[in-house]
Amino acid sequence: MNARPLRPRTDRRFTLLGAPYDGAATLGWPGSRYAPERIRAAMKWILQRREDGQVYCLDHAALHPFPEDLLADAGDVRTVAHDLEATLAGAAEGVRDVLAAGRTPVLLGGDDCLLYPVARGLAETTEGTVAVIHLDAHLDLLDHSEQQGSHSHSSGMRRASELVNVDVAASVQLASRHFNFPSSLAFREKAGLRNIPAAEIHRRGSEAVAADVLAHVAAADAVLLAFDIDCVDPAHAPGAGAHEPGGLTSFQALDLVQRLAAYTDALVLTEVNPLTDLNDQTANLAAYLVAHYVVHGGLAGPGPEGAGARS
Ligand SMILES: [Mn+2]
Repeated sequence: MNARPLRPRTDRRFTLLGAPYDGAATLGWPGSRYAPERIRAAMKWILQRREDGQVYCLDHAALHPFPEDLLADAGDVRTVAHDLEATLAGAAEGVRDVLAAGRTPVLLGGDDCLLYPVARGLAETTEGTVAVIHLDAHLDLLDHSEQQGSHSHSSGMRRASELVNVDVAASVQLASRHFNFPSSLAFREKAGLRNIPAAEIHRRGSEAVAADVLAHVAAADAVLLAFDIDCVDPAHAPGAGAHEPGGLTSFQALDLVQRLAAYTDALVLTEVNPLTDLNDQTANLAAYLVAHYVVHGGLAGPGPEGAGARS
């Protein structure tokens, strides 16, 4: 049965890392290297609303704790523009350092090749197994191709699934849609990797899906929340590396993050692309996703029923 009880983490602190690297965007639009800078700028709008270590959360009509050190910014990890392997190593090292300091990493990509080093950093510091909750329009299960190699924005989940203590059968992919490689279906079926497509989230609603996801990942000892911004519909998040209609609304994405945050041990947020964005609309959404992740994943408790909620 479950290796750990499904209990929210309610007393912890987060460290923000940037990874301004889009050298593995291959078939998508490049530009996510500029995302950490734009998301940090958008964060300032949110952070200036703190008073006396609290923020007024209008969604829940509650005051939530947001002390100064809830989210520290450790700057950017070591990225090397011409060297993918060195960049992956630098990102994994950054994640390990944050975890070793007893804090929870929030890494801002960069393209989605960065899912892998964050999974690796978490897996290498976890005694036991790691599950991945992967929100993405795509499956990112490509093994290898001539154009994309083995470590592109299309292979992060495949590479993560090869890590020795990543529990693929306890992992789940959310918000996928349209068409993908038949070989990716074959991999999913063989590995037992669950998939909840965007259409199912639209039908069932984010609350029911979040409860389902939490029950599924409870078999693992630690959980990575991997969020490719293209899980959100391009109407709500135009600043992405690819546009796939039929995606989540910004509300659904925020609601899922609020409900999942307290049960996860790291966040990687990728593919925000300031070069295709409109007036920082997507960077702003990303900043709110991070803010809700740290507020509901840290001290306030998860979702509308958060332990720290007070009217
Ligand atoms: Mn994607």
